[in-house]
Amino acid sequence: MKRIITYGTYDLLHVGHINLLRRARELGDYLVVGLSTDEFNTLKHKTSYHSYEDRKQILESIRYVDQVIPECNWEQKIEDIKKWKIDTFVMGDDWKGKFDFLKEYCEVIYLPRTENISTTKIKEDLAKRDNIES
Ligand code: C2G
Repeated sequence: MKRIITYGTYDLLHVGHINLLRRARELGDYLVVGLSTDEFNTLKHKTSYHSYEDRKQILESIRYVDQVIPECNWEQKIEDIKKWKIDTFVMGDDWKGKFDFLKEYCEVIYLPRTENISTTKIKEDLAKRDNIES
């Protein structure tokens, strides 16, 4: 039973998120997602549209996701890996190298990001559309 973990905000869910979750899940048998809390998002200088509870419910409905845990800070990953008996840590390659310190605890894999989509792009495109229509 190979156990995978990944972390993120997962706001305004899009195919980039789904591609990451699917590929992460396909690396093993069980996928845990550390979902950034609203408070941690503030630390990441992010404000999500959906609340943590809504983002959690949305993630739990995805076939690739087996368990969602709160991501409250930058420091919890080693503890999470031990607590949830994780074999592999996965992130999109915008994070390449940033989590190599986890290699003494589990496998670390960075996957190519999906091009031309992001939560920021969605917000910007919608704002542009509003301007044109107003
Ligand atoms: N992602 C992707 N392709 C995109 C957009 C996002 O592969 N076009 C991946 C990111 O690389 C990340 C995951 O989807 O692995 C979630 O993205 P975000 O919700 O933006 O997560 P982020 O803010 O990067 O938080 O401790 C780690 C942080 O919580 C990561």
